[in-house]
Amino acid sequence: MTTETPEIVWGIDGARLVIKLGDITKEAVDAIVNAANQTLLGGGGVDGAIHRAAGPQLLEACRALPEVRPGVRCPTGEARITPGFNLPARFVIHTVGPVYRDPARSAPLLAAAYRSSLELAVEHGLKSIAFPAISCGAYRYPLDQAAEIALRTVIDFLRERDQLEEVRFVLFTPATYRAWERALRKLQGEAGKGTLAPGSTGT
Ligand code: AR6
Repeated sequence: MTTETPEIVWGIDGARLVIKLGDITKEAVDAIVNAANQTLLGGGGVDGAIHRAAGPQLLEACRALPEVRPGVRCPTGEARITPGFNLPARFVIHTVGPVYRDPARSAPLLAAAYRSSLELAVEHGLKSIAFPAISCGAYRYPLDQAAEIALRTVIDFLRERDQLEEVRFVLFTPATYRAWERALRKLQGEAGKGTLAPGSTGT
């Protein structure tokens, strides 16, 4: 059934950017990203789904990560890595997006969550990574704004660094998928006019 989900693929400097509808716990990539909270001790939404699918060892691995201050293993905008245990993905990269407040305060933190996850993947020599729509559930980030930040951050990263082969957005709801599709069309339009990430292509 889920094999019929629509999929958008865009090539960026030799890497593939994929946008699809689906359940991220099913993705056989090097790493899936978890939209976690600062405790890294599990929660609802995609976090709960990832912990259920990975099995109880994931919680133990998270608990073993050091706290940076009481109750905080991963501050907002940062990322941490664990094995994937029973998941098809080899690793889980846990990041924490912002609870949405306003664009000025929230956008830099959301971009940082994507960017830290990408950097951690590269540090570990990973080639493929799948993201959910970080902050778009319990943390209430407006979908169109989140989509544009997510895509701009990933596209800029793929243009700057050439280690990653594939970045997937695995979106759980049709509304989220459509927001990512709209944002991609907008950014592709800008790229066509030569204004997307000016200078980063080296041309
Ligand atoms: N695969 C892909 N995406 C999913 C899945 C799945 N299996 N399940 C849900 N989503 P949320 P947040 C989507 O609330 O807003 C947790 O309790 C969902 O439709 O999971 O960053 C954490 O512990 C939405 O588009 O994360 C934190 O306390 C997106 O994942 C808090 O929620 C993110 O929704 C984090 O809130």
